[in-house]
Amino acid sequence: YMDMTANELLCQLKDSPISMLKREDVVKHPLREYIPKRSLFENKRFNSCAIVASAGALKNSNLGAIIDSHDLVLRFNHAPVKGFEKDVGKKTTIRVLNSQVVTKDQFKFLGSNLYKNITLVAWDPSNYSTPISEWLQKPEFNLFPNFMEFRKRDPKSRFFLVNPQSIWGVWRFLQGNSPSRLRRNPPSSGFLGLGILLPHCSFVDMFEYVPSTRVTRRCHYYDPEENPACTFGVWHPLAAEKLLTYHMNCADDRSVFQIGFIRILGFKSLNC
Ligand code: NCC
Repeated sequence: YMDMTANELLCQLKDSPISMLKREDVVKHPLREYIPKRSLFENKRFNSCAIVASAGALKNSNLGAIIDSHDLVLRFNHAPVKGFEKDVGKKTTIRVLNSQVVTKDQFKFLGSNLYKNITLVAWDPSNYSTPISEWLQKPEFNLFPNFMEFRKRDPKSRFFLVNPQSIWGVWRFLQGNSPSRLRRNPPSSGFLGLGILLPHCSFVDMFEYVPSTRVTRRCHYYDPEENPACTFGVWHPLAAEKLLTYHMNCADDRSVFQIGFIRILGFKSLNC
């Protein structure tokens, strides 16, 4: 796979895009009428996009201003901004949430201001070849009640669900371009976030996804817990994701390892 250029890899990824669940994907389930009729970004195009990985290495990075200078900023799960602006910025356009964050009481999904007035995309792992109809009956964490409640309270909200089958399309892309065998666990929110943005941005800068020289045992910038598995992976194929995205990166080594971001060209900037 090392023979493939960044451009060839991205063109391949373009053919297995992350897609949002549509009404027509959902039959005989109350969820159906709560799915937004509009598409994720409609026809909006962004020039510069930033993805803020929640890594501990963002602490004391001073990257806030450069992150906020992007047209769109994507964050994950319950990663806070308040009190961390200097390092992670204060702008949030979109959050990618795993289904634990939507369902577990500790995250107060329906009450928290963290999830208001932005675009939300939630995903839940399905088994590899499970049809959507089965996943709807038996998601890993039952995110549907809170999804419907959120959309009911604010019918204008932009809250989307990832089509779980498209997650496995991206997994196959990862496996097809990795030298080792991956377990059949879905990619992390980080890699899904990249897949979600690439069709809409001229380029995507991912901050502290590929670890810089600030790399630390700390899991998150917002939490003192130490756990190197957060950066290199246990359940998610994180190391494979990061090696491959580094391979697709077009920023110079100083940007990647000193400043702390990789740059991936958006699909519309490619010649496929
Ligand atoms: O930790 P998490 O991930 O919320 O981080 C979001 C994304 O940032 C990148 N990251 C994070 C930490 C780190 N040291 N290096 C990184 O590169 C990863 O790309 C990651 O995807 C998830 O992917 O949704 C995940 O969510 C957490 C957890 O559920 C939520 O934070 C809510 O508490 C998972 N941890 C556990 O379930 C214990 C994590 O495995 C994946």
